[in-house]
Order: sequence, then structure tokens, then C-alpha cells
Amino acid sequence: MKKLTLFLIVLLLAACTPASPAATLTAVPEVVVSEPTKAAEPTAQPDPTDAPEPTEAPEPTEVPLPEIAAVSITASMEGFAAPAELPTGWTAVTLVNESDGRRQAALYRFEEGKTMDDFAAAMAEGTPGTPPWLTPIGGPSGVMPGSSGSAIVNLQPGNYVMLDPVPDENGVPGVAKGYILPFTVTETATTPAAPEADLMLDMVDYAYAFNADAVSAGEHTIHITNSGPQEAHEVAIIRLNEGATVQDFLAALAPDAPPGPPPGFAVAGLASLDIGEEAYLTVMLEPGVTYGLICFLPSSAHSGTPHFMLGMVGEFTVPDK
Ligand SMILES: [Cu+2]
Repeated sequence: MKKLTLFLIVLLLAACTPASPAATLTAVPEVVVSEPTKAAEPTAQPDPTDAPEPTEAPEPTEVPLPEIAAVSITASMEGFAAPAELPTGWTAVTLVNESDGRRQAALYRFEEGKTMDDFAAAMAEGTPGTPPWLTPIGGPSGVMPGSSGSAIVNLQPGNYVMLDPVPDENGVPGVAKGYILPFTVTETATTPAAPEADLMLDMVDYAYAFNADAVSAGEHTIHITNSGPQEAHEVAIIRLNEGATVQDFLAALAPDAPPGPPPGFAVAGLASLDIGEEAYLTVMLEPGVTYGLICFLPSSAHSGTPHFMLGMVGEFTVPDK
């Protein structure tokens, strides 16, 4: 099965090189850039002869930075469809899931000189883990069929690939079903500033440092970093059912768990983020609700053990209003 999966991946990679007519690419990135506001015109000097009252100095007008760009990726039954070129800088990437399974769009930046051919070769070799010349920079994850999810990521010029590495219930990863697509980030004239965040989540090996005391009901933007020092990390933010813990949720996902849905669902998620990289997630938190934080990534330093089994889970409760 593993060999077949790898073979499929190689086939699909071959089908996804930009030269192939099978690649589903749309040409125009959807970019939202605000017009910079003109600085206020200076007030004309008052004529001291007929206007003795001094004129107040004009209020300095701040010239706002462009709003962050917004890009949409669609996951259909055939795979990803997305712009072939994305803009530089902080970009809100939304994954619209029209497929029949949970999806993520994990974004990886190629080291200069590396291409999809190198990626295909690495997959064919079957070496576990991410090749060192690929940098995971996050992306929306945990998006259920019929819904959408967003993550704000920092795009630097270069070549990238978006992929869904998550296996389905039969162990077949999304990439083997066609959820893989290369794209390019081109230099743009203006790059937006980072979004403002009111919550901080630092991921380390193997725990979350989160300022849970700053949590309140309502919309929040979380600044997510990875301090490592060894591994890339991800976070799934799970809205837990009343009375359920994050461990109850994980127990319900275990292979030997009794049938039935887990006691909660993902409300937001950030795909794999490398050490030293940063990203943002915007979440709507409900009063009195407990949320779980989970890293499902397999540990390359611990024989593939999922990070949550190494302690990389968290939990916080939003105070009642
Ligand atoms: Cu982790």
C-alpha cells in the first residue's frame, strides 16, 4: 500500500508540473490593496492683515499601509485550484473546501534552485520527514467539507507548493488524491504590514505557550510563532463540547475508539510552521466554551510519534461575559 501510495504521489506530481495542461491554475490573483490616503493638504498661511486669528495646525494624517492581500484556494474533488502567482508579504489564504473530506493547504517554500522535480524525487525515495530545502510556512488546516478556513501567512518571493499531507481513514494522504499544486510568489511594489494580534501562541518542542489570561469572548487574531528548537509545529483549535477535555477529543480519534463523532470540532487551524517562521489565525471565541490546542504532526526526532503524544496539547476556557 505504501509503495502504491508513493507511486501515486509521483504520478500526481508529474501531472502537476506547471507545463502540464492537467494543472488547474487560474491566472489572476485576487489581491485587495487599499489606495493610500493622501496626506492632508497644508493649510494656507493666514494673511496677518485680514485674519489675525492664528489657524490651528492641521492634524497629521497617517498614510495607512496597504491592507493585507487575500487569496482563495478551492479544494474540489479533483484537487486544488488557486492562482499560479501570489503577491509578496502578509496574505490571508482562504481554503474553500468543496471536496468530500477534511482538507488543509499546507504551504511550503522551496530553497532557491529546488523544484517540484526535486520534491518528486524525494517523495519517490520515501525518506520520512520534510526535506531540509522545504520550509513550511503554515496555511489553513482542518477545513471541513462545505466550509472554509483562513490563515494569514508571510509570502516571500520564490517557488512554493501547497499540499494536503493528511491521510484519510484508509491511510491515503491528500497529496495522493491530487491535493498538491505548485505556485510562485512574485515581488510586489508594496508589501503590507503584519496584522495586529491580541493573542500570542508560541509553539515549542512539545508544548504551546499561550496567553490564555488575555482571552475573552469575540473575535481575536492570534500571532503564532515557532521557537522549536528542533521541529516544525502546527495547531488545530478545537471547540470542545461542554464537559469534554482535549484528551477526550483525542481518545475519540484513536483507532480503537468506539464509533461516533469526537466531542468537538476544529474552528481554525494552522498547518505546519517551521522554526523561526510566524503566521496569524483569526478566531471567533464563544463565552464559557473550552477550546483545545493540538499538534498532530509526526515527530521526526521521535520515530514518527505524533506531537500530541509528546505533550503538545493545550486547553483554555473563555470567560462568561
Ligand atoms: Cu508540534
